Amino acid sequence: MNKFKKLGLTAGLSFTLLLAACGGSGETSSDNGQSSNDNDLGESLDYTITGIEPGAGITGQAKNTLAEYENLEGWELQESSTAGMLGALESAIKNEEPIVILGWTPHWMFSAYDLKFLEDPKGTFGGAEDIQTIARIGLEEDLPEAYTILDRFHWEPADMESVMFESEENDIPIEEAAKNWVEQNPDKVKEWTDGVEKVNGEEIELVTTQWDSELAFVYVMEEVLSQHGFDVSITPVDPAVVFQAIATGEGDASLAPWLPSTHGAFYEEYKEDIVDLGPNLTGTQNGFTVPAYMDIDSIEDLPAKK
Ligand code: PBE
Repeated sequence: MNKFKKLGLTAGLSFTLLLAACGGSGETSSDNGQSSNDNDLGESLDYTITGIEPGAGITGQAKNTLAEYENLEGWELQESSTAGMLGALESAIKNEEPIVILGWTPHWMFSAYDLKFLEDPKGTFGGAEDIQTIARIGLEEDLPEAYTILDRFHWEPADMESVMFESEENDIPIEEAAKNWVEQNPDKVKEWTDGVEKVNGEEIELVTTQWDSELAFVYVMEEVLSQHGFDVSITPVDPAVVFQAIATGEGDASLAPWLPSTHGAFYEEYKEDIVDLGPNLTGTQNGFTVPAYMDIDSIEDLPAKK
């Protein structure tokens, strides 16, 4: 467990660093982003994609994208934190400046701002994906009630978005918004829990990544399992550690893997040592994302560095 705590702490630290890093990023663009000239666009973007944490699956996809598209030779990915990236996005939008970020959906960024994914003709971001539930080997025997609920759990992008949106709009923690969602959706919850016996304080450890999108899942599950008598703990770590923790049995289950592309490398590495309970949500997407006012539609429209 200690290992987890340390990793969680690292994530928290990098978050702060990223915020600090983002303070300067607004200075890089000095023109208004309306330029019709390719060269100007490249220069005002400083040939840089504004990214998130180094450990994210989307960071690996973005690096691969820079390698695969000829027009992106010499472009850079600026790794930071999700909060830092969203801060840079907000300030770019305020000034109608161009910016290219790493976006994903479902996430509240698409309801908070008018954004578009850039088309990805080479498919380096993997197209539409699923979020999957994984469990440690032996969980089914050890905690059959929890296993059944985890196995049945699935919801729609709109459900998850409503949790994130409520949290953003009303400025309440995701955890509280997730509890409200459980209260307001008894029929959906019943589909997962129907006929499952309540337990008496048995412990279960859910491992997650720390993005708002994944926290919405894990807090909903925490509430549902708690109502069923479980003593739930939640450990946020990097994606690689999610898989490692489930494979070693240090964690019981996770609702956070994005597959087959985003976390595909980790899945391949650990698939023999985990139980795959299948998709809990379908229809996610990752990609280079820009404000809708930008005059480009495809990754191939990004100007080559001269
Ligand atoms: N994300 C959100 C995560 C998975 C979900 C796209 C930032 C990642 O890239 O690992």
